[in-house]
Amino acid sequence: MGVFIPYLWIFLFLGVIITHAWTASNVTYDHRSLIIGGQHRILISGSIHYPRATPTMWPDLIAKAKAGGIDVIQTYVFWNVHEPSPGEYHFEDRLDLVRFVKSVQQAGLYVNLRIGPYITAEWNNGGLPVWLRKIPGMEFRTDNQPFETEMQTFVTKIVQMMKAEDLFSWQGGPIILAQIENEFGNGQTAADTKYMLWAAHMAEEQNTGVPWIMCQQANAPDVIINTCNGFYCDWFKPNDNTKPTMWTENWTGWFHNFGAATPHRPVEDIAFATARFFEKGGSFVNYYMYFGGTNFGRTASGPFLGTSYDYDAPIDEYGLLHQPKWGHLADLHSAVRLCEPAMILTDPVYQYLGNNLEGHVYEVLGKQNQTSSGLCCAFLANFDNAQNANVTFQGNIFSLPAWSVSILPDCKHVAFNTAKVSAQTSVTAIRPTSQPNSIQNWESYQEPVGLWDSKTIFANSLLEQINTTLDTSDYLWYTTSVNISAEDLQGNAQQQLSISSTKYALQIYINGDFSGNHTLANSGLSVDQSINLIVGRNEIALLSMTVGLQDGGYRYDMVSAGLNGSIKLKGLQSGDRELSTQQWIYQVGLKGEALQIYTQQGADFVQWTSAIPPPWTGYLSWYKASFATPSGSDPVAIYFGSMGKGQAWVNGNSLGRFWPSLFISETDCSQTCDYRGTFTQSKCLTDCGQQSQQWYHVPREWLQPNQNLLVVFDELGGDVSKIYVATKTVDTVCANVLQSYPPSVKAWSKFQVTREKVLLIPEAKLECPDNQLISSIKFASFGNPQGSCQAFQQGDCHATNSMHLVKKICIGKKSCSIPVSSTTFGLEPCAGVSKSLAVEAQCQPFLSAT
Ligand SMILES: *[C@@H]1O[C@H](CO)[C@@H](O)[C@H](O)[C@H]1NC(C)=O
Ligand SMILES: *[C@@H]1O[C@H](CO)[C@@H](O)[C@H](O)[C@H]1NC(C)=O
Ligand SMILES: *[C@@H]1O[C@H](CO)[C@@H](O)[C@H](O)[C@H]1NC(C)=O
Ligand SMILES: *[C@@H]1O[C@H](CO)[C@@H](O)[C@H](O)[C@H]1NC(C)=O
Ligand SMILES: *[C@@H]1O[C@H](CO)[C@@H](O)[C@H](O)[C@H]1NC(C)=O
Ligand SMILES: *[C@@H]1O[C@H](CO)[C@@H](O)[C@H](O)[C@H]1NC(C)=O
Ligand SMILES: *[C@@H]1O[C@H](CO)[C@@H](O)[C@H](O)[C@H]1NC(C)=O
Ligand SMILES: CC(=O)N[C@H]1CO[C@H](CO)[C@@H](O)[C@@H]1O
Repeated sequence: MGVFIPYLWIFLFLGVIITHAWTASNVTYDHRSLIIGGQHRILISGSIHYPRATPTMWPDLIAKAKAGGIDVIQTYVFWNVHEPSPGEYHFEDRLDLVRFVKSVQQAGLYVNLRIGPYITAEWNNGGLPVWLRKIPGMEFRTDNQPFETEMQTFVTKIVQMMKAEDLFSWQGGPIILAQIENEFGNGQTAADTKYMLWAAHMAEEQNTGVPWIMCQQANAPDVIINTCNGFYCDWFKPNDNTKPTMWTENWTGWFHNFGAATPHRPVEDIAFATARFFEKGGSFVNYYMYFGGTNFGRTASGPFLGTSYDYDAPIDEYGLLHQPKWGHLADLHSAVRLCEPAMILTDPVYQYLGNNLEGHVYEVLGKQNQTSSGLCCAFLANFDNAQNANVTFQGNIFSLPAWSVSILPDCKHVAFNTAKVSAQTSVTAIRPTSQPNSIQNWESYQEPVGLWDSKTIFANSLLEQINTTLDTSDYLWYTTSVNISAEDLQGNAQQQLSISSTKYALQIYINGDFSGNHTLANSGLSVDQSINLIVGRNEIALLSMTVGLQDGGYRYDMVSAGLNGSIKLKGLQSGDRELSTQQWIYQVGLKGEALQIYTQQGADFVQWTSAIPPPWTGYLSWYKASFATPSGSDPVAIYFGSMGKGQAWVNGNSLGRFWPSLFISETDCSQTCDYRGTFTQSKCLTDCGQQSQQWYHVPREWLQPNQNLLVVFDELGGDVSKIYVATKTVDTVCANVLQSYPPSVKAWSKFQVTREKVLLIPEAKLECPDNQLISSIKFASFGNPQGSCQAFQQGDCHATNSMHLVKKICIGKKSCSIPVSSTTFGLEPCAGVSKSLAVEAQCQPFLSAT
């Protein structure tokens, strides 16, 4: 049907990519896509959140995104860390938004700035400053003057900051798209709708010169593009035909909680969802997250959100490629790229191909566009979750595995199928540094129980915790005293403290001695604790803890934490005694926090003792030590698996909260993870029965060569002598490629040029990270090998020279590719059998001669 189109358009198109960032372009849109400088664009975006990495990591992450076929970097703006108290702004270090946007610009990519400023994002308090709660009459995210005033002030500040630095596209900058609010939905009242319309109008009045989006906002007004968030969005259409179809959050995985199993999303399913979206007319997709990173400090939301925000993303928490996820999506993006010229000119035409089988064809006909006539790209989908199928399309037969999409950039040849992963698998290892006792001179300091200075608060009631601490600390001491007579303690009754509602964790001390610890769920559960009282005055000190604040929910400004309801002393001869209405004295935070004893200067403010305390007796302990930075450039991790619950700092920088003493339930994981069928975040869980997060990322930017100060605060005891410093690296790479797989897109494009059939051979490609070379081949078999990476086994069909040949091609190289065909091996090990090539190789640091 279509006229064969020469390769020229591919090059024309590359020209567009190369020049965009350096020219000022207006951004508009129509039904088909965003239009940048007059050019319709199919755009692939990836989320990287600047505070979840460090500034020196940014360029590398962005470069890896670019190499993975990403056009746009999407980030939220994190109001609560930029403005920790009213009018006090921070834009330095990890908060340097301008530097981040410029890093993206330098890489030649675009930016989608999701200003919010409400953002969810598994970020503490959903990104809204906690001090907003103290403004009289404040109600979050509804028609409320105090909220709207503060929101507008912050949005305006960010927009002005971007304009002042010429960062919007029409100024020659990279920002092509902005977002107001986040997943607001319909709200519950007319006042909520009024707020949404106000937010849209306020955004429009900012005159950013780029389009605004609202995600999950079906009733967004005309001036705003409503977009989709979810695991799948192919069903989605914007609320008006003048708006393009855009997907702002295609979840690549899921976040993890302390005590919960680790989620994974199979790459075959993400690729399927993305391909389905483009198949049905989508023009912009964003991977949430492309790099998840780390919730440093106390930025994780709660309760109990983990410190790692790895998200099972294509780039892992440490900045290493997560393979095959990164590579398979990169292959998908190359295939979509080949289709872009057709996709921007026309809508897809649906074609029935059978039960649970369909195609969508973007074909440019002469009457539509004479110059581009003949451009044709097809997406063929099998959305059955079990049955593979063969389909006939335009006279050719194509095999479609269940739950997969094939992309045919010329409507004739398959360049990519979402279920056929030829990208390599990488296995990472975390290894202790070569010096086994790399951490030296542990010293400890005991945090006082109860009140520790005069800045206390008195009340004859139980205070709500978030309003009292304003989240300057996770910790709030509730202290009071009771007088007990000898008669009260007569008899055999065990005295008990009975608290009707506590959130989220609690430690109970009577007369300075530890009585018990409790970890509670969100809902505010009751606690009954046996205690020992003495005759006379008894000091009761209750340490209530938040573990991250909720990041959303309807009117979540009303959510409370801490102790509430009644606190009864039970088991006294004189009867139960209600304590909640007597005088309580409050202390916000820990003494060690207030003195910042985790910093070099602050550490001198207290007396450390060199003896490590005996096994835990309920004391709240600070520990400090020093360590040397591991050599090389691999990312650094610290093992805290021997510890209880607390926080840790390196050279004054908080690594986040740790809680490895919390075990993950035994039952949530499944043995297998079938990519076929609708994915949910509970489908492919791992790590059941294990401890919660044991390794914590220490960005190299925070380290000096020697004498790095490590400070650990632990509420639940733990063994600091088992803490160690490690590095994370890729040590094994594997490939397993079927002879029948589509060729690499690179080979496919060459085929377009030369039309030589020989180039349509798929390749097994292996690549070690920078500064590493392939040092050995552990397994190689061309035939019908079984199993997966690190567990390959030879089948009954095997080319005997497989190992010899792969070694010859790959050893000593940073990367190699082996065509998967009998021709490569010079022999046909078993005619008529469908064959594959499986290889496992070892990467090792390249030792330069010194
Ligand atoms: C953007 O559009 C405005 C208003 O139409 C126009 O004045 C300006 O020249 C355009 N800028 C670019 C870079 O095309
Ligand atoms: C026809 O296609 C070319 C590129 O292939 C494009 O530049 C031009 O704007 C298109 N014309 C119409 C009317 O869409
Ligand atoms: C598709 O066709 C191939 C080749 O004829 C055949 O081997 C295979 O079994 C078919 N698959 C299905 C699902 O029908
Ligand atoms: C306990 O007794 C002392 C002295 O007898 C008194 O000053 C104090 O107010 C009493 N405290 C309470 C909570 O009743
Ligand atoms: C109290 O702390 C101990 C020691 O870490 C731990 O084993 C136990 O599970 C904790 N109990 C609760 C209820 O959190
Ligand atoms: C926090 O304080 C504000 C203002 O003082 C008050 O309106 C609000 O109800 C308090 N929130 C909670 C959860 O107690
Ligand atoms: C405390 O509990 C009572 C009911 O027991 C509830 O009405 C109130 O809202 C709670 N207060 C806070 C601050 O959570
Ligand atoms: C918009 C959208 O697709 N939302 C879905 C995202 O995924 C969650 C969890 O599977 C669903 O509950 C949402 O409906």
